[in-house]
Amino acid sequence: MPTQESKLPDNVPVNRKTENLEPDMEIATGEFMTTDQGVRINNDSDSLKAGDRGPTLMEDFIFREKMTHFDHERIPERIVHARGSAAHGVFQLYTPLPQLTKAGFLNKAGQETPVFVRFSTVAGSRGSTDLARDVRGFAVKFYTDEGNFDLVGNNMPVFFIQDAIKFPDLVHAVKPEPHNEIPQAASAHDTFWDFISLMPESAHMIMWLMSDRAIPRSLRMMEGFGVHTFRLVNDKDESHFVKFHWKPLLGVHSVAWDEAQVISGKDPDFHRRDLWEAIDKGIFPEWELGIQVIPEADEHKFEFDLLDPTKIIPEELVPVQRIGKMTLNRNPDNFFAETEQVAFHVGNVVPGIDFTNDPLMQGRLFSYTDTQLIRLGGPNFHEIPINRSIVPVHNHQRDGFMRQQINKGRVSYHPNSLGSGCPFLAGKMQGGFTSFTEKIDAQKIRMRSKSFRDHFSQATLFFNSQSEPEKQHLIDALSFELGKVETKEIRERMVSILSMIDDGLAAKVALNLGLKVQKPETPINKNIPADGNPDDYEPVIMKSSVEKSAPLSMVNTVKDSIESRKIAILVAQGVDENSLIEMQDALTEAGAVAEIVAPKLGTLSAEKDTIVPVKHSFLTASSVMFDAVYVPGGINSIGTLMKTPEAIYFINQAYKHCKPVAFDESAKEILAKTNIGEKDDIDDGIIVGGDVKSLATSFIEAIKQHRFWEREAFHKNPA
Ligand code: HDE
Repeated sequence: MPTQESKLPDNVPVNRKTENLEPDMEIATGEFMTTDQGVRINNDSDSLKAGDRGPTLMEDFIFREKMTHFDHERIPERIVHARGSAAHGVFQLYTPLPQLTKAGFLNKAGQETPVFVRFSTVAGSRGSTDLARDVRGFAVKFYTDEGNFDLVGNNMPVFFIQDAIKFPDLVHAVKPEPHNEIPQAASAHDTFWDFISLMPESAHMIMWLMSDRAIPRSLRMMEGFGVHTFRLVNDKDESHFVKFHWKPLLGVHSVAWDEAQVISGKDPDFHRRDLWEAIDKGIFPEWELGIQVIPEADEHKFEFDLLDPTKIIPEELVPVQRIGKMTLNRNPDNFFAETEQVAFHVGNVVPGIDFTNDPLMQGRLFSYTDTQLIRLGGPNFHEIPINRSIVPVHNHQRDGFMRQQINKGRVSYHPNSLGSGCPFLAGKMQGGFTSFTEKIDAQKIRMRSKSFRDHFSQATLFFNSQSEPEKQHLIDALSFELGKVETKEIRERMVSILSMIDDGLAAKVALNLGLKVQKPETPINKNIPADGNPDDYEPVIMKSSVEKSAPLSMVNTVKDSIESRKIAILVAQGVDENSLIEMQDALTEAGAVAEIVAPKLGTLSAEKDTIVPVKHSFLTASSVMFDAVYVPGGINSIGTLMKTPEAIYFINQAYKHCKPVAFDESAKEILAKTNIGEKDDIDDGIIVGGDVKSLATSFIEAIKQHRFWEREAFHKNPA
């Protein structure tokens, strides 16, 4: 029997290299097909029948086994974050942090820790579109030498609610409505906005959700946030508060909402495919891990409560220190075994990392194990290969559904003498986990802290920090979402909430909805107990001391590379090979992926008879799948494209979505056929003519900018 361990990639943690892991490799190594009992199969095409044309026999164990297994292939999808895509990788530490934490993986410069990362949308089902307007999950499992640490975050740094007890309500409200299961993967419906309009604490998160952050260009171009304030604890048992950030090295970029909706039809797997292809091509996605550190003594120094998950700590107040880099370098081998069966848990921490009393986090500490019990079918889900730690597990947990480990001997209790006291308890010096000894002396109450009552100051901070086009997108998104709400009172309540954030914002949304703004004297808050005194819950109206925060706007993101950007090159028979090949080479050299789109698949001949392979036809590709478009020269090619409506539409759509579009000098003629037109003052990001070398240089500079959103303001084109 060949050993399969040797064939697995190096960064698969050792104790996950089990024999059953690699069916494809088994097939590739020429093994016989067998039943699950190991019996070799002679015929996998016909069931056992009584006679030539007779009924199938019950005794056909090969048929029964195959069909029974198939009938049980599905497990319940996650109640939230069902739609996900994942990858393996490695985290490498830059700076040891002994002063902050005793966590081993944060203490040795250059140390590499294997990781598995799952990105997800929240509301949609497992098969829903990647481009839904939604929060993205960003869950990282670190397989450290001291056990697994899961950083189960999102691509937005705050959350809708302040207490976990409201989570089922939030999720029920956003999921498809229960009577007709409509709409899928969308928050644009009555129940969601009904709930939100009665919960002013969600105001800040709503700003993020209605911003372009909710429609990322790529999973590789999103930030990640731990959301809650955590603790780091050093070997002297000193604690610091910490917020975790993931900063993508490719910058933070998004698509346009119109584009997102088109992508959902043209390629609902857009993000999944993008992640898979990038890793497959060796363009490994990278993020730096950042921390904001707050000494214990400064806990109450801020105008907001560090335990309130609807608040960020503006980077102007506490800078983000980058402490290491995560690189995703391997696609999963099997979606189900890895991406579907991975079980994250906020409660998976290692010595040196600890929790705080954030009531949202506290509730999560219960929910994640609880949900796996039913989703993965019992208490042994930690034994599924993707969930196993790389360090051995020894304890007295036994039995239960699907137990894999065969525990030997008769001792399954502690203390014991029959097993020589094993396994031993680990003292602090031996890496035993001890909880931070936070002092708590309080009354048991079911109430919200007064320090959690400011709901609007950071919503306003977020809005004020956006560029004009980003503000407009927010207004458009709110107008779209609330426009889909059928109940007028809900729309009115939401406009009132918006007026607490920014008067201009509320006025513009109200105008689009045909409503008048009614600014409430006291903001609506229905999230109070039956006999609670409303005064104790009334939101506090205050201003953030930070008026604008640069990192909150995507305008200020990294724009220094075109690595992995997809560029469409539109060609037809007779294209000028010089303007094609020189541009293609320049783009490829800069790290982009340049692909030929033509009227038909196959190959075509260029002007001087060079054979050009075609990657996409106008039938299979759409401009929304690309970051930029180039039209090379060639009289015949341009002539054909000008007569091809799909080609003109392709350019118009790219123009509408504010993408860079470049035209070779001899392709200029086509401009008149497009919405760009032949104007003297050509728009930013539209590059025309000149020699191919300088055209390529300007085009690359334009692609680095990602989008020219300002174009929307003066050119509402119909595309
Ligand atoms: Fe989750 N969340 N969550 N969540 N969450 C789940 O666990 C929950 C929250 C997040 O790729 C569930 O295994 C509660 C915040 C991610 O497998 C469940 C509350 C943040 C993922 C659950 C929250 C998250 C989940 C569903 C309110 C960002 C996907 C399936 C207190 C910091 C992980 C599962 C993956 C998944 C509960 C709020 C992130 C039900 C009760 C805030 C990325 O346990």
